Amino acid sequence: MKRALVTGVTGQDGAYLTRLLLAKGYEVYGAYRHSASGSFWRLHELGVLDDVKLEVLDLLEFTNILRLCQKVKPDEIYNLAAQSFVSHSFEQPVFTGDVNGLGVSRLLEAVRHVCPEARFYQASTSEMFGKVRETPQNEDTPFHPRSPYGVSKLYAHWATVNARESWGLHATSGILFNHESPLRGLQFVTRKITSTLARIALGEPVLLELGNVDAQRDWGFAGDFVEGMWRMLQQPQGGTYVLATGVTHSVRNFVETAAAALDLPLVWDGEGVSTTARHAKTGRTVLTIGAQLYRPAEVDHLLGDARRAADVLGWRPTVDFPELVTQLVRADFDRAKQGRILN
Ligand code: NAP
Ligand code: F7E
Repeated sequence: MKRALVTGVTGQDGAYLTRLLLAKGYEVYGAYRHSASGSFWRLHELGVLDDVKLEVLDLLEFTNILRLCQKVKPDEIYNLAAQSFVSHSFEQPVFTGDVNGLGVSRLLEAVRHVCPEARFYQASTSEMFGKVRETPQNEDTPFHPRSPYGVSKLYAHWATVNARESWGLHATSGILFNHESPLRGLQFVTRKITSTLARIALGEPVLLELGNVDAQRDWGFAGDFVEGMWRMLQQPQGGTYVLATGVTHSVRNFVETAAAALDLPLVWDGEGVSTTARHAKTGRTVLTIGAQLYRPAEVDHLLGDARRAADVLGWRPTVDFPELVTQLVRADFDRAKQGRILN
């Protein structure tokens, strides 16, 4: 039986990856950081909470990482732990760099000294492309991050490449474009939209306040993307792979698609911070723009080219944009009806 260590197990990808690895017969150690209000709701939702072996791990604490690697002696390590909210990284750039950047150096040092045979996956991101130098973006596209989050992940990406080149570790960097699911955190724009519109559709007096609705993202389904992570670690050598759907949509387009799925026809008015949307039949305003939700520097347009993953890993996304939006809308509508919106 193979043994996997998944950091960031309480997050969206941690839950989907845990389910996938358990289904493949792995013994899964899920690492979470200690908190007074710790929650395992995602693992519970996917029905895997009782099957994963939970261990405390904080990427800020080197001896903690070292001891866990010594205890588990994993065959595969998936490093999904991160301060992953881009907006927040502008408020806490040093903390973000410490967890997402130096945290990966700590983990790689532990791997090098304790379990050098382990295969290592680093959760890299399309945010490293930032102010994009070419479209679509692939493994050879130059980087230009636009946030402390993107900068921290770029450090971790190169730390991973360097561990491969210096120490011969089986270390892989997966550059993943945005991937969503009903288990996405509520602060990310997709679930912010679907959870709020679901409540509006049920007649609740809430308003959807957004930032830059013209930003464009290549959105896929998290369940597909964790399959890609696993396939990367089954290769004979470490490498760098992009995972993306190859289709991009604006935030505005996401709102329109979600509203249509809820039978909420919208009429849009204005531009930029003056943009509004109202219900076509009732005239009620359902969306406004909050200037404070704009980022100091934005990633305007992302579109991924995942041909290497298709050719080498045989990986392809199975859920398209309309299906993804509908999946989130349905889940949030059902939750809102029961008066429970999970974060
Ligand atoms: P997520 O839901 O925000 O999960 C992040 C996980 O990291 C949570 O379990 C969180 O724990 C944990 N964590 C935060 N700080 C930590 C620390 N100091 N030590 C240990 N654990 C810590 O993120 P996700 O969407 O699943 O993404 C997984 C990974 O992929 C992240 O590294 C993210 O940056 C990266 N990524 C995500 C996407 C995407 O579109 N989803 C795309 C590219 C890359 P708490 O529950 O305690 O906060
Ligand atoms: O923003 C715009 C915002 O926060 C998407 C993380 O998983 O994917 C994620 O990062 C877009 C941005 O995701 C609001 O300005 C407008 O252009 O959902 P998001 P993200 O920043 O793309 C990457 C690949 C990661 O690696 C990250 O970990 O939507 N936007 N209005 C808004 N965004 C938010 N959150 N809230 C708004 O009100």
